[in-house]
Amino acid sequence: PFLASLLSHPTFIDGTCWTTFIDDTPELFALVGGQNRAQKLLAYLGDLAVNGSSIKGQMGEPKFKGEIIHPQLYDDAGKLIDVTQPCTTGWKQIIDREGPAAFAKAVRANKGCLIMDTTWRDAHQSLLATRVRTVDLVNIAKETSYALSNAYALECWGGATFDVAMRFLYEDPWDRLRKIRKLVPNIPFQMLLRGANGVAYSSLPDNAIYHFCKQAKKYGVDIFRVFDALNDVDQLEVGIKAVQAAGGVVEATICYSGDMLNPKKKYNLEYYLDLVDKVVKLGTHTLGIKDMAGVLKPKAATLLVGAIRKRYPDLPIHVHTHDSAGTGVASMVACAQAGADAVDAATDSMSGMTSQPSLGAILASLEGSDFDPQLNIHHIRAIDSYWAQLRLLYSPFEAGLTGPDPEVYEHEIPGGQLTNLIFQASQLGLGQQWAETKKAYEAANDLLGDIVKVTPTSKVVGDLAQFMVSNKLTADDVIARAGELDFPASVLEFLEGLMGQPYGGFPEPLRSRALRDRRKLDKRPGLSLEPLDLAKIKAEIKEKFGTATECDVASYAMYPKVFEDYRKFVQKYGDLSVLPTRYFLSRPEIGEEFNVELEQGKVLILKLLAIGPLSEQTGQREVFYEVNGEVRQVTVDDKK
Ligand code: BTN
Ligand code: 3PY
Ligand code: ZN
Repeated sequence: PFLASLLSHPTFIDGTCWTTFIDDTPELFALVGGQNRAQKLLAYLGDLAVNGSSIKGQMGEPKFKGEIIHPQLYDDAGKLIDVTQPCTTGWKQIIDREGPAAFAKAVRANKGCLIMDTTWRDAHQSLLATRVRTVDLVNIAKETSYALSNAYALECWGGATFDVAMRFLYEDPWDRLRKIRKLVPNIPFQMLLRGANGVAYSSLPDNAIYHFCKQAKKYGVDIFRVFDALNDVDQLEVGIKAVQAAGGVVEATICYSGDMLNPKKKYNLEYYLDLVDKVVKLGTHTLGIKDMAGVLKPKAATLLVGAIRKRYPDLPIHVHTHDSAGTGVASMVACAQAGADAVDAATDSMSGMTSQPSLGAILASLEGSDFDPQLNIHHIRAIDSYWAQLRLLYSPFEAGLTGPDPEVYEHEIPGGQLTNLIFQASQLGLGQQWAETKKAYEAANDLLGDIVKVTPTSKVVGDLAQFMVSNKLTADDVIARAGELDFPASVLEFLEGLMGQPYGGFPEPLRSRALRDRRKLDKRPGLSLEPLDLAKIKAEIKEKFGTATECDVASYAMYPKVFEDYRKFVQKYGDLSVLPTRYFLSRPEIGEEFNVELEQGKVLILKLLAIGPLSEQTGQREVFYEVNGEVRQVTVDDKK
């Protein structure tokens, strides 16, 4: 069967890249034993039918369980566009044909302000705890290739998606990348890279970052937004060099924090311009400005973008924000007017609040101006009708946000984290608890020296804030008792220097007191880490699970335990990424029929027939499913 599946695989047939083909095509192995796959799938469906969803963070059932209606796109002459094949024109052609530098030049030469759509990454990371699955991106991918054919990029990978895919969705993030790449060959793909941390939460050996970027480029990432959570240039440099070596477009990024217009605040225009000088020296194709908390007000945006534009007339500027305070559209319009080449937006029904500002609102605001992004508004709306349904399908992961939070200018909590903290507080009854948490976050940030806050340093501040609330500690208490308090691990790691060096140094005497006899790093952590033995890792994965690709090695390097748990899960239940989300999150009604396409042309028609009684002896139940007309049963432990 292995040979048969090899010989019939499309990539094998068309003869492309066959030298590493077996190595890079894990699905070959999944094709072995199709019967077995159906039984594994039933094990998952049976468990779900008896015990309910085990997906972490899920509250209740999807609000939408119907058939998802697919949008239709029409051309200017009113003719239906055939989306059976993806669109092939877009900005990616320039990257592929002429390389990153030519792309940067073309972007600068473009008259309007381009849009990067974040719907496939940051929007759902910020609103739905990163839970959107591959199948739901795949199902709208070809339409998107047309609707956003003139977009600067689709942000679709990196950040938290990597970890969450494996940990909570039981999916391979590389599989996602390969699948969407095939369906969207024309729009550049952008990923978020946490500098020397890769897509993990702390520094890794440099060779792991280089290896990761090489695979990411190879399997479909074009533009790498590289940031460091402390704007530590030594940490940034690792990511920048790794992307350069991989041949990707480097978008070195500065994180915006505080309020540039307030003379009493720590980070001012000189600070940012100095940072820009440094990353330009390292060699970047474009500049990212990352306003992770959504605190870049329009006037500050005008000043910052204007000043960088003046100093670097040829450098493309790309701005990212969150709409937490409700000012996102105004700020992105200000950026466009001040000389930004691209700004970030999310499809309307996945926009606003802790997500990116609304694409439709930005288009309307720029319509008819010199900065018009030149996207087809009818197509954009058609795509949004898909996402409106998806938002309801993923309703179990909503945090219950109800409106903008203007207090973000005080607490500066990044978008994704704000959603998480509101959700946690809402489980405790919101009210007092939430107000206290916000105040404590502000106090914790001050204690730590008013640091730049984004993954992973935002977690440090959040952990310290919760520690203060639950132990009823004031800022003075924390300093006075630092020598005896049992601080959260993330706080100690930060103080030790494992996340890099903060601007202005570490807070004293807090650092020395809290660290006690732990070491104090004053150089980037990667310098004291041994390189990973990647060949050995590959051999070990192969030994444990039978197959190992370079992508597996990269996943393991970022998240060894999460990767192993994911592979064990797949051994037990198979690859669930093909299961429609409605049936991944909740059980069907008795008698409800649905299809699962295991691979092209191989469809299972499934129907839940019955859930049997609880056996007193075994604590188990039989679940009966009809599979392609035959009755099958699976025995499930009743965990309730
Ligand atoms: C995580 O899984 O990332 C941590 C737990 C997050 C729970 C989240 S927060 C918003 C959302 N709504 C839910 O019901 N669960 C999640
Ligand atoms: C991440 O690192 O995941 C982020 O989205 C930071 O903003
Ligand atoms: Zn963001």
